[in-house]
Amino acid sequence: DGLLVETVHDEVARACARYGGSVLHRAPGGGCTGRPGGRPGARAVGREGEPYDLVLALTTADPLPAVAEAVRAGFGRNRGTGDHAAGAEGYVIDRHDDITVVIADDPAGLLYGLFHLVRLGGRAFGGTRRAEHHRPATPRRILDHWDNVDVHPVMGQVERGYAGGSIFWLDGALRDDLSRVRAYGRLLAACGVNAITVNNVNVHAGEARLLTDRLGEVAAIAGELRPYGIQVHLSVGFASPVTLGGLPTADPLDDDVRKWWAAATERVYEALPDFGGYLVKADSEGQPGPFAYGRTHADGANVLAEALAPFGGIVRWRAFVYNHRQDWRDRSTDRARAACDHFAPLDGLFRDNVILQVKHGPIDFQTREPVSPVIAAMPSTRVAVELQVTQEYTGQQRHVCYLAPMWSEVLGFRPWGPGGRAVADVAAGNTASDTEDGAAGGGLVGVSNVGADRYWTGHPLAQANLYAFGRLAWSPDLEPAAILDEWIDLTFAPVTDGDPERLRDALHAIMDDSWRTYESYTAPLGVGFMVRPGHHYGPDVDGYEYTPWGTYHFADRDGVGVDRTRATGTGFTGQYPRPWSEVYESVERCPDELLLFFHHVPYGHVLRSGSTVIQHIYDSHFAGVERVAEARRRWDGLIGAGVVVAPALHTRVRELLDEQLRSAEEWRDQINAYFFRKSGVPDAHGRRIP
Ligand code: GCW
Repeated sequence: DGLLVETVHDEVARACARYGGSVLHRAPGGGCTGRPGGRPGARAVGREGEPYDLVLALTTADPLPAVAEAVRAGFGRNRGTGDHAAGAEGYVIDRHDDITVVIADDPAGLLYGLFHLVRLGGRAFGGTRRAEHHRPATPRRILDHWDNVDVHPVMGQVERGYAGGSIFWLDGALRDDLSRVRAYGRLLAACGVNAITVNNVNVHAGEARLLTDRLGEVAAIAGELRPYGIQVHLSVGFASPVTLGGLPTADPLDDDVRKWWAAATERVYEALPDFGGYLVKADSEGQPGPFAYGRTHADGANVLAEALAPFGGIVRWRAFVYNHRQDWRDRSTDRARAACDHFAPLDGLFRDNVILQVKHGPIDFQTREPVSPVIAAMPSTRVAVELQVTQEYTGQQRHVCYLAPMWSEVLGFRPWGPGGRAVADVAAGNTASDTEDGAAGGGLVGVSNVGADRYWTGHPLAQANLYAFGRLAWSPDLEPAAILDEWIDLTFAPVTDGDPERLRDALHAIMDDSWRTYESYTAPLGVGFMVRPGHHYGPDVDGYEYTPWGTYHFADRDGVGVDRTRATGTGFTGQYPRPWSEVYESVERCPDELLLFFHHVPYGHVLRSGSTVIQHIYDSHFAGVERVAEARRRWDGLIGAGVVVAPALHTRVRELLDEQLRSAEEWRDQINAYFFRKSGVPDAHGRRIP
């Protein structure tokens, strides 16, 4: 905790040094007031007696500076309850007697309040402000890294990583210089993320040892992140008692296995008293799990949870369990059903410190999927929602694809219909009323898109996804365009000359709808997976069609789409509560953008939009490419408009937009040609289809 206060001091000193405006005094009870130093060792900025305009204070400070006390009292009065707690990680920001005041009950809150000031910039110090209270929607705002210690022969250093190597490991060893990790902690704290998992959920032999003899590497990473309030978690292999402990079994009900997990976990907490917990991918895509011993996933998760419980740690257990060796000829098996079929019967059987981590869609991070029915099916289980910040299926950080609009739709979706709770409520553990029972939330988790690249994310504009993930985890109601504004201000001001409003307009034009643009030139109407197998970049309509992966579109000469209805299909629609079970079941009521996810329809089927399926495919693919060309024009146009972005950054974006346009044309031509050849239906506008 003291460490976080130090961080706040350092950050304020840094800002003061940069702008030369404020003064700083480290208060003995924690926090900073504006009166210049006097205390030996205090790194005060400013001249004795100079008026100050900023106070950051912990409410526990004694004495609390008078102005902070006034803000605290006023806040309590306004709440009408006399309760003046800012709450865990929360803060109150106010401007009182021309002084900007941030108060928080804990150092983390002070840190987040400070970053709020940074977002406000000069606006924090002008005019009058109404007191604002900010608290995170959920205490769990986590980024999972899919970083490998050893370079994996197929997946490389970072699985599905599109931003260079790992910031932690290089060629099988922890990097000597971890300063980038420290900077990463600062970046994450600035957007509200408070935990990371350091290694890939696919735990290979080298990574498994992070739990035991290579624990020191995890501790070193944690040491860099701790000053920014970032907790560290570890992905562990379910078979660790066998592979690391030499036991004959990893059966979760075996006594020796239990003891092994307890002892291993105790050692982890000796090295890392603030360790967050374990993340487990079990019985999934070849990872070991409890099925091998005839046990359930509740048995599996609980043995780890029991080991972590004495230390306050949690297990995040992934619900991404399906048969990846299915026979494509078997039309009754539906991968979309798998997670619910496996996990819903286990509701209520998990220990309190187990969080079930559910991908937001039922299949696998496609550009468009419905919300996973698991999120609504487990009222007595803590559920975390997993988003993919790394752009595996959304352009691999070569295409601009601002994902906040998608996430915002997911988080705002109400599985029980209007008036019911939203996905964000489930993740936060908000119940519909104070009297209703419900599990505590599991939080929001993102798969990180960060790597050793100089811009962190490969595509410089992909940074906005990292930022938006943190901001939405903190506050799911934020508008994607408003988040983008924050990111633009924070990111571009220091590296741009010229009219900032022109830059802002151009970036909004390029990014606001980029997810829908990406959707329009790739797989249509929610059908998904028309990508090159393996690396998943670029189009390959039938690439997965006759494979064991369970990701089919069933296009033939008459129609396309997956029949997931109860009436004639796999019955997946029945996994949703009403009204969605009815809406998705009905070909007339199903939203257009998900039609082919739920229904197999003829090419001439008329959408709710009035267009036919086949004409929609042609139109959206032509239009999508046009929008990418327009985005490229907007970026180039900045130079003519006198907006000078740092040259290397400008060039990087420019080159990537070239690639995006090339790739979008390839998508357009392949998808259009494929469906033209299958259906024989010509484009109503007579455009060229190769
Ligand atoms: O989307 C798929 C990816 C795998 C990944 C898996 C998962 C880490 O293609 O690379 O493995 O999901 O989420 O476990």
